[in-house]
Amino acid sequence: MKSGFIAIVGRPNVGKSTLMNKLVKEKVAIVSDKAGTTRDQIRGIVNIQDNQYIFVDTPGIHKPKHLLGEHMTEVALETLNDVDLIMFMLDGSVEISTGDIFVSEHIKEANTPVIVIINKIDKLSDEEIEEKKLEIKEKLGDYENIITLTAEYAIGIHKIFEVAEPYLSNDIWFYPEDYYTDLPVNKIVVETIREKILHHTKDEIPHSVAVEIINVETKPNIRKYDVNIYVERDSQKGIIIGKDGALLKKIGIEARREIEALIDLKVNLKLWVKVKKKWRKNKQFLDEMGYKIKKK
Ligand SMILES: Nc1nc2c(ncn2[C@@H]2O[C@H](COP(=O)(O)OP(=O)(O)OP(=O)(O)O)[C@@H](O)[C@H]2O)c(=O)[nH]1
Ligand SMILES: [Mg+2]
Repeated sequence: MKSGFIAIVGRPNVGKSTLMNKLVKEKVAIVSDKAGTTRDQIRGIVNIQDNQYIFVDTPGIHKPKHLLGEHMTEVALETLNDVDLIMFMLDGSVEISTGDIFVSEHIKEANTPVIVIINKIDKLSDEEIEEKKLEIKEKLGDYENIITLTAEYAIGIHKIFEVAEPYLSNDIWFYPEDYYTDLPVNKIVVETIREKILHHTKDEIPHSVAVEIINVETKPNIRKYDVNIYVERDSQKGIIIGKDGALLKKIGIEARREIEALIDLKVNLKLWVKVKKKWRKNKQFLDEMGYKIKKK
């Protein structure tokens, strides 16, 4: 038996969580078109014959502007030294940016093997893929292993298992056979609600939202959740609630459906929107939300 930890890292929005979900064939991490969706390390587990692949999705590495951002980058950077293999993911459809170079510099500091993943090649011609490989060599360095794929449609992702297999370094499995993530159900519930908010809002709102379960009550035929949704400003509260409460209702319905399918039980969600001014800079509040910062 063998197992290994494989980190998925890169700048925000390149498709890390999308890839994670496709590898695991379950929804483990939330996904959105807004940069900065993932805020914590998330593990997804795939067992193939004697091999256990433990994929570690991470927040997009970026230059933080507040304590929440520091937490996110810290989580991602810590992961670099804790894994057997780093998958350094790039968005192939855009030019390599200073953000990618920033990530690459941190990866080089870690003493961990690296493979490069060029994602979103559904947007590229064969010629453009070859040009992208040259651009990588020029701007990021000479990486031996480069995998091209389309995470969104799970095209080309099987190559990852072949390339990663030699790096599985442990002789034991860390998780039972039927586990596909180590996330607690309540965390998945919180993230599902946050994802629905992200899908229906824009600009600063996706970044200004935190979700907390304040009470759970399970009866034989239904589970009830009381949930606080925190935003930073009164105007944001108004937008999330929507005209006559319409948007909050929509968010609630979409999240409820997904949670019911996950726990196989009828669900009642009570959502309350609260204003917590500048919470992303409030260390105590971040701690309470589970966004812990170690350095400070
Ligand atoms: N066209 C295309 N879009 C993709 C592909 N993979 C992911 N996306 C889109 O890219 C956006 C970002 O995807 P995520 O998986 O949330 O990206 P991420 O790297 O986890 O982002 P952060 O958590 O913010 O760091 C979403 O809108 C995805 O649907 C792909 O292969 N092709
Ligand atoms: Mg993500």
